[in-house]
Amino acid sequence: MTYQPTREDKFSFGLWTVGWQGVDPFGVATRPALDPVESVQRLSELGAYGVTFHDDDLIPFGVSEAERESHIKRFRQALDATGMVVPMATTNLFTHPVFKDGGFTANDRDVRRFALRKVVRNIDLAAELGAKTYVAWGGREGAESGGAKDVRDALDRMKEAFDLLGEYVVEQGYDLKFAIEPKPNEPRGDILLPTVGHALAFIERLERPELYGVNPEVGHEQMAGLNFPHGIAQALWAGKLFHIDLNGQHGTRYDQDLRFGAGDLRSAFWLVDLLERAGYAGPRHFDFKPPRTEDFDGVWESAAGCMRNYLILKERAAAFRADPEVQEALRASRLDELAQPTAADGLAALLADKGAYEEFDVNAAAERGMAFERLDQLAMDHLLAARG
Ligand SMILES: [Mn+2]
Repeated sequence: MTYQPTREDKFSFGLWTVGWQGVDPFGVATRPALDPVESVQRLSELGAYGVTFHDDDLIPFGVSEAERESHIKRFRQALDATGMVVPMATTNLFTHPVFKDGGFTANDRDVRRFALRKVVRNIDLAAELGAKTYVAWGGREGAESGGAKDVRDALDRMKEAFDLLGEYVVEQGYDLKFAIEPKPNEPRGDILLPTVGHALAFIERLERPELYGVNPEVGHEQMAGLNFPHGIAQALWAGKLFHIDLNGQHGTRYDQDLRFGAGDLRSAFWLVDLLERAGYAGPRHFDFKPPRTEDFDGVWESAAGCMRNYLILKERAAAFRADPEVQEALRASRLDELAQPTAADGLAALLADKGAYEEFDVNAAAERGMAFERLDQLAMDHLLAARG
């Protein structure tokens, strides 16, 4: 296997990922700015099929209309020259000091109105460039102290914002859906809609819930101590996995944004196994940061590593599923039984079934081993390429 990515793999990258200059809370940039045109060219050469952007990644905040047009024109030319697509776009509602208390949920109403207009303007560009998904990450929607934010009011404002944006997209006739990206904290002390579960529950309160799904990020769920593949499985189950941010994270610490496959490798294996088995058809989008130790050679190495690791894990997961001993172990662990309804015979039959309760041999059932350890070791052997 060469693990050489092709367009069919649908790998995409944010301009802000390879373009990250290494600014962190303790240090200034370690790399110069990267021209978005060069990012499009290099990512295309590496085998990606798409790029994504925040408005401000492409068009510096506050430039004139003429300058804005020239940035868009150059970007469009790079897309045309390479055949790269823009599957998704998003808005920066976090860098400029005006958003220090949030965009959709800032206490300052003027800021909220400005934020909505900034999103609408970039939605027009996203639609123009053919994006099908519009991501909303509310990194500044939160608080550091209890009295600073009435969370119920803030959620009303959050709902109002998404309902207005949904109304706008429908009015314009855009083929565009929203994907909400949860994160528990950082940059705010606590962020609203902190996990996939919170976001899924929020979506059902919106006026047009069908327009909204989630964009879960590996590291964000793991920062909350959660099992990422389980969160993704629930999003898939709800028909709400509209987009995904792949990267790597070591447990509950700051948002590491390591390349995909770094961090929790076993979780990455089960994630790829899930996405591929579920037939997830969306982009495999990488939202990572090449560490600030790297020069540009390291940046491209890191980007290539994200795709290579996905393809390696895809091959390992397929080998796991194809192994006859694994299939036997899955049956021994009764996964086929879990897929069967518990009471297809109906409630009355269940209540009349003495074998289900009165005559059920509880002790015999309690004694049966589940054989999960054998199954998990087979997975480990495949992941480590110690089998097939
Ligand atoms: Mn992150």
